[in-house]
Amino acid sequence: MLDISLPESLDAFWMPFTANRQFKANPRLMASAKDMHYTTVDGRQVLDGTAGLWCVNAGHCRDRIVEAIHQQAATLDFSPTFQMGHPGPFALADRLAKMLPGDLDHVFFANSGSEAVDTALKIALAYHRVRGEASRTRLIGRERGYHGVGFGGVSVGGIAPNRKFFGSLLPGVDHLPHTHHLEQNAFSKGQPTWGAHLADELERIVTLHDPSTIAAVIVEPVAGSTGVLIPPVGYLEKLRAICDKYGILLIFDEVITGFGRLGKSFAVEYFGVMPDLVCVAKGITNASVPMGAVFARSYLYDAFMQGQENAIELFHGYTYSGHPLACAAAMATLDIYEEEQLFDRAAQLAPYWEEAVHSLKGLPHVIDVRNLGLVAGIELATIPGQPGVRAYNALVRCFEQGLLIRTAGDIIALSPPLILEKHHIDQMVEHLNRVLKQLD
Ligand code: PXG
Ligand code: PLP
Repeated sequence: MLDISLPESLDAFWMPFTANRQFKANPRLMASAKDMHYTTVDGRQVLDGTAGLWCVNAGHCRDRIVEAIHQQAATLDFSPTFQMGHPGPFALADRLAKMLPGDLDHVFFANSGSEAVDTALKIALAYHRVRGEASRTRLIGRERGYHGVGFGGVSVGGIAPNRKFFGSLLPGVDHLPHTHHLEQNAFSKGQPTWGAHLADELERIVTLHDPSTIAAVIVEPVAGSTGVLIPPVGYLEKLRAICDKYGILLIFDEVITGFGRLGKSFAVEYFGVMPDLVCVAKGITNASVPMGAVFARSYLYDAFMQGQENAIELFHGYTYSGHPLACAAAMATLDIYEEEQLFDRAAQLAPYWEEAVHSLKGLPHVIDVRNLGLVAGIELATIPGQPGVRAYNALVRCFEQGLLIRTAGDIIALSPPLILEKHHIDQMVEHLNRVLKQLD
């Protein structure tokens, strides 16, 4: 049995993205998890409405993944992948390449979404350089974008509190406008119809700096962490067309949308828009062992595979790129996704999900409900002068009453494991219905 006893003090752990003092005064601690539920340290069951943090797509503590990690740890705990290797990452990359649409055929491994983003940005910059276009150094992100917490990801990210404490960040970064406009799109089901023209701003930025200076554009196909922003119909297609026109690489950050969240393997497939690089993490291992990855199209990889064969082509990598435990966990995760057809399952449940979450329209404080695949955002009116407080109160009440939700500002985000049943959806909506009526 694992020892889950608590230390005398919770003080030493400096918690990430958390109001430490508030949390430690009234902690929410999990002891175990199975499938759709967590069990708290005081023995209460909590329905997981967020798949952990958008990542446990196959549900918790799946035997097959547990067994794969166990076996791998006992057989080959670690082997570097710098100038040597082990079969794990080769087998996993080969399998992922076959799963991915088009010529997204090469995989660079990292250990998190943040590392995947930094890797993709560096590959984009280096790609232009190895092709003799070293002037392409500018990167373009988007307002309200979240691309993790590395300096690269924060620089292209568009969430002010994540940026403002950390100095000047990367130079030469611009931001597209975000696509969230309640006055046009409130209560849209699926993709909103208004807003494709917001991609035209890319033309303006490109013209301002000259195309010869721009390396890449990075966006989340569906922005998750900033509160579920669904791309307007035609928007991603426009970004792709403008990037093509000017020789700019398009990077999709699929850390949340990857591995079935939208009811397809990746957003690339869901939207039918082909980026040049794709970042993933989270669902790649069902969050059981940390792993991130970047998928690159063939011509990108090939551009590096020139020159002397004994020369290192990309001066980049992590000690744990392709870690044996992560590779074993990812292979077992892909087995489950495949055997249980979980991406199709998400697609089949999506209409029921849509109706269920939109039934919250009309409840107190609800100013928008939006959804795609098995994601939903429920936006609450902000208490004047107290941003985030109302949604946080909803989170606390939901947790106390047996449902885990995630909040961003005053937006409730739902992203359940893809194994859920209709009765779990009903339960989530019942919880929210009750809690919304209890809120000030
Ligand atoms: N890109 C995207 C699109 C993400 O959603 C990252 C990069 C960074 O991944 P790592 O593994 O470095 O955390 C993410 C992570 C939230 C929340 O509140 C979302 C994330 C992380 C923490 C909180 O929704 N997404
Ligand atoms: N810092 C030091 C002193 C190191 O030696 C290394 C790796 O060897 C790193 C940071 C980077 O660690 P990682 O490869 O796990 O990202």
